[in-house]
Amino acid sequence: ISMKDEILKRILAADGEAVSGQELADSLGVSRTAVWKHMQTLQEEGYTFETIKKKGYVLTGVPNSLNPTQIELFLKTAHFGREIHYYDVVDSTQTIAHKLAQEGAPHGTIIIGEEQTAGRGRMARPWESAHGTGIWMTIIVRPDVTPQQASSYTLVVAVAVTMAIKTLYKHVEPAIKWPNDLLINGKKCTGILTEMQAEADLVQALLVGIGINANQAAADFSPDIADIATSLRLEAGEEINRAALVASILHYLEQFTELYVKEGFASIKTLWQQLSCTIGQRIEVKTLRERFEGIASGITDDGVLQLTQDNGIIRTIYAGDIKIL
Ligand code: BTX
Repeated sequence: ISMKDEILKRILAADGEAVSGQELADSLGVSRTAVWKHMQTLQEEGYTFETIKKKGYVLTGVPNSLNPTQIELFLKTAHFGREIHYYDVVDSTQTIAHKLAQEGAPHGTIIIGEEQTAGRGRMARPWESAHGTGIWMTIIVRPDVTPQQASSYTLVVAVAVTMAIKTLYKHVEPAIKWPNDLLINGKKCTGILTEMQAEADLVQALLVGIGINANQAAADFSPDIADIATSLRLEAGEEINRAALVASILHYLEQFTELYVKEGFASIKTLWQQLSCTIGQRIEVKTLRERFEGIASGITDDGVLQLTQDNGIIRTIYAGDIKIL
């Protein structure tokens, strides 16, 4: 880690408190002038500081960039995010991930685009991915599980993203809507799309697409989704440090993935239930061919949703879209 990054780390760690230039210089064994020069470079990279007389520097803004150096600054993982493919504009990070996975990209490789021109959700639905506003990322995961078991992995991802958001933004309350959305105050801020490369009994790779609305203003959403979408900035009332959030997501996802491979979804189920806004609610389920209504009464150890209909019949829902009524 460079001197400049070390200075940045200390200022970030101060969490809004002033850090004195003299103390930085003393503790790092460099001159005040050297510290000042590194501060200049950081400002050129897009960091902004306020200088408080006799106290020092306070961080007031971070660059709006997800370039790998920004992410690595916050990264605590062993594998996740240790190989980063970063692009300005892509069609879809999923498409790039499929290709890289086939070419043997290691477990934990991530693909990030500042903008997607053909971002997609489930069933080829479009996913709005405007430039520089969100986190549009795919993680290549190679877990030792069967294709059947892998179907619950989306729920694990939802838990990891929720934990990361809650940790960094204490006043924001994201809730998981089965199977793949995070809502804040009833509006969608995150979507997850898990695709798979597999042979009969063997998962080669999961391509875990995560789309998070981070810094959009309300007017940035197209009329199509203006009523149903929100961003973390709108909910938290502050600019979102996307690089820090990416690193935190990778941290939680690495931890939960290990648990999930060893002990299955059952080991994360309780946490999922606590973080979900689905269980106990009256919902409408639409599958490819059918429509049901009833109470979302539980989730199985395999991540399958149970719906209790008004006539008492319990249905198990493997895939579909739900609406909370
Ligand atoms: P989904 O099929 O559950 O949701 C798609 C629906 O969400 C759309 O039909 C639209 O109504 C709504 N929507 C579209 N864009 C947004 C948005 N930015 N915010 C809120 N709502 C929106 C969800 O699919 C899975 C999305 C995964 C996106 C990631 S981004 C990185 C990776 N690359 C890629 O192409 N997809 C994934």
